[in-house]
Amino acid sequence: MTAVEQSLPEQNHQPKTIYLKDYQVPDYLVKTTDLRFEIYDGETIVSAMLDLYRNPAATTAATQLRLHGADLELISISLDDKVLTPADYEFGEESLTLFNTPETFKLLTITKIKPEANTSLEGLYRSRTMYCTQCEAEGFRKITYYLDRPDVMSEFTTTVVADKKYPVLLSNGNLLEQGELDNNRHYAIWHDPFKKPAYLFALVAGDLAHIEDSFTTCSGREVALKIFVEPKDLDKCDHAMTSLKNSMRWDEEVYGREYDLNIFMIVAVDDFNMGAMENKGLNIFNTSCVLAKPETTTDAGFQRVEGVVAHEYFHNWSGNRVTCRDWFQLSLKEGFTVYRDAEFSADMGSRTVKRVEGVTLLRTLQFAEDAGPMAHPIRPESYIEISNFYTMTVYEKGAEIIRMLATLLGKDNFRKGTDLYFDRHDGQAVTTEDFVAALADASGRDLTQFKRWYSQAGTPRLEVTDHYDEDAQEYRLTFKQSCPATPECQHKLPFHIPVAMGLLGSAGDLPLYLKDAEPDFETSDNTYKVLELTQAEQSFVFQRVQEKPVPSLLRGFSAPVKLHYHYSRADLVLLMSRDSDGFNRWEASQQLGLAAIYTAMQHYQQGGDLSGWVLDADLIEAYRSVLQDESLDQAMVAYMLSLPSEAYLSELAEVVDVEAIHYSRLAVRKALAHALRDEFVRIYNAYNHQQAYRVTADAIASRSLKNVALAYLILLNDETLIRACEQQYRTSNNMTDVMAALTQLVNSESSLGQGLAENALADFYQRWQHESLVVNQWLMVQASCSLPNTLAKVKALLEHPGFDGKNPNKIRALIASFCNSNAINFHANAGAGYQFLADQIIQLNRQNPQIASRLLTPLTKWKKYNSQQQTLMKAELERIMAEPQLSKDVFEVVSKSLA
Ligand code: 0A1
Ligand code: ZN
Repeated sequence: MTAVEQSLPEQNHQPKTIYLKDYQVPDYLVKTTDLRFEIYDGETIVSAMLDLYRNPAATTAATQLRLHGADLELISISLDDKVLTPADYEFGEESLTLFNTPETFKLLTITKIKPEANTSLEGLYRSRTMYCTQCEAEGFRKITYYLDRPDVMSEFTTTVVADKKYPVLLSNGNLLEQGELDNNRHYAIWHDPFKKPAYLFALVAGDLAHIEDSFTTCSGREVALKIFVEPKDLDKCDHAMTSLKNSMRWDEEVYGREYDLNIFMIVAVDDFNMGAMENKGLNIFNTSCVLAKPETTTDAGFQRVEGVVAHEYFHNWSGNRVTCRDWFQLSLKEGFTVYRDAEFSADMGSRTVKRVEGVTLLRTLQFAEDAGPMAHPIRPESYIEISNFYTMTVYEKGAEIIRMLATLLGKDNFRKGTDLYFDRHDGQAVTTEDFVAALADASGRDLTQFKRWYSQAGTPRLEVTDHYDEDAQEYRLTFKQSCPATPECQHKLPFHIPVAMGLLGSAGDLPLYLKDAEPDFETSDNTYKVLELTQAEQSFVFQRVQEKPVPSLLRGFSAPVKLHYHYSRADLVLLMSRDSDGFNRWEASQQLGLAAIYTAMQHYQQGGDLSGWVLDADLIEAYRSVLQDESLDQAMVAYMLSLPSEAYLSELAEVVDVEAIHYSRLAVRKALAHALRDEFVRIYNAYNHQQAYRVTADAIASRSLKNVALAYLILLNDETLIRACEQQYRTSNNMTDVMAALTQLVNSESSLGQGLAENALADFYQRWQHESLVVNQWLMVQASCSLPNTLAKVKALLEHPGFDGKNPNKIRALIASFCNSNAINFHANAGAGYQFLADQIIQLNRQNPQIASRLLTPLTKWKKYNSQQQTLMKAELERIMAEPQLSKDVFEVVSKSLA
């Protein structure tokens, strides 16, 4: 008997794997869907009238209909007015099959559900004072019996009936009617004229306040915009509203996409598994992604609100008007929409900064996923639980694939392609193949090989070598690509990779004359080219190169690959100071930082002492010149001065040496702080003046640079500087500066810092205890503290009134922060951190399977650690596996991690 079979005593079978190759069109389709919700305390009655017809595209003339349904109590079911008896149907696991179904019929089901008892936060549930829904991916089946699959699109009319203590009753589309009923009840009827799959359905009932604005579309239609929140949060909606209007205008200008209903609503909900949801006309948001004001929200929080509002709004076209045929196609809407929101944010702020942030996320979290047991292509071939596939790969790598298409096609052809895609498939549920076909047809490009990005997982490796022939004045670049094996595929075929590049001479960019290039490929002062790799090995020769150049490769990170080229320190210093590509200037700073940390690591691993570690003078000068470079955006200076993160260092390592990484990185930071103390003090003082808070790119950049300087200065353990930090905590008018100071105090190794941190933490909670999102930041800063004894503090915080084990945001702030962002503590104490995490997962497995499954990520990486850590991590995975009644979500991740 395998471990898997043993571990499921209360399940009579192993969860089933669903395969893309088994896709079949639905036997029936639903023309219209009429829903009526009668909400009472403790239970809700749902009546669903479906107008069904046999799918003309079905292969066989089906005479039965299998509907999805989960956790429903069936009260009655009638087909064309005939009440059905148990002989007419059969219950299965999450299904109800009707026998002898005719060509067309009307089906009325009445079911009872219990939103108050729904802790999974899928379907209809209660969050604090309101009722709300989350139907993606398969939550609608927890509301009523239905064909809960994205290729069944129907026109919805929804009646919501509730007590008047819930004055706001919302659903998708336009409001048709509302009125009063007996017994202090009232109703609202909503109609959505656009066909949609059930995953886009939404309903909200609550005592909500709202702000209101309007938007005039490019064709002159007036759209009402409303953001609904709990009354206490009404002062935190303005930034989301501005972001929404900016998004609406941007989608018209950049993609020609106009909004289509006469109202667009957002509702903020405190208990939410993900960031937000793009339900047609009624987006539902985690409060953390919509509420913002300077006193309570950091700059990163403001930017997240802008990005998520845009993301959900953009789904109205990339996801809703054109949706996915099946869940294997998830990246069709998510990759494309992430690319769209990233470009929007780049246009709203600094393009280079946005790219640096996006690539940082990709190279730490997505590359790690692509190298682990859950690796999958952006279009997976199979899954057990689709909720497990809302991943960094589907979202972030998916967006990189779209970015590469945009690079290969060029701006105009890419726009022609997306226009064709939206025109051709409006109102349809389609595949990633359809998307690529539209781009290929509109541009005339052959994208056959490019499609391998959709089916092959893993991060390709690009080895680059070069040769300069001084006599011939020719420079040859040779690229070798390969890709490591991943669970679904051992041997990969070469990818089609766009490599944006330039060549640097001592005075900056050189003109590029590519040998054998198409005539139109070459222009007279061309310093930027996109080379297209299609083979395992490929060379490019540049002519008229008068000095040995330094190549600037993969500009703007033009492909999601790992690039290897042997740069000398002098090369990197040149790129860092002279490259015309801002992204590659930053990249060079990171390479320099990596090399400095590796040197310290080597010393540490050989038993050396890192106290008083010093850096080479030329390296320090290179960093000093960044600090003094007036031409650079301050946000870029801040990023260039920030060393590669522990997470990135871990991703790059064959075997992660947690302590060596942590202490070496810290030693290099301390060395920089000592060497550049005066510059950091100058910067800190220059930007540390109280101004009215503004959320512009410039203001954010100044705060970010000042706080990077502060983070270095605090490492000097100097009383004056520590007190300055405490003063920043006490006197700042915005949460960015307050949080930056609090984080430094909490992590300060000095006893003075620790004492001040204790007072500040107590003061902070006292002040903000009624602002749940602020309390989350307070939990997070403590959970991420790299000093010893943090696990004990985290455990104590589980019992604190500011924590709530049912709220996903609190779980993320405390438990996930500790396990994901605090490696030195998570991996310490002979597996105590692993055991802590497994205990939490076991507890959450039944309560909220999606959250339980997401928490597993750090344990899935067990193969990357030393043998003692491996044994301990694996033992915890096995302990989870042995639990009775494992959810499909947790089962899939644990079993794949142990395979
Ligand atoms: N589609 C939403 C996010 C989302 C994803 C999955 C969910 O449940 C499994 C819920 C919401 C987005 O991309 O914004
Ligand atoms: Zn999305």
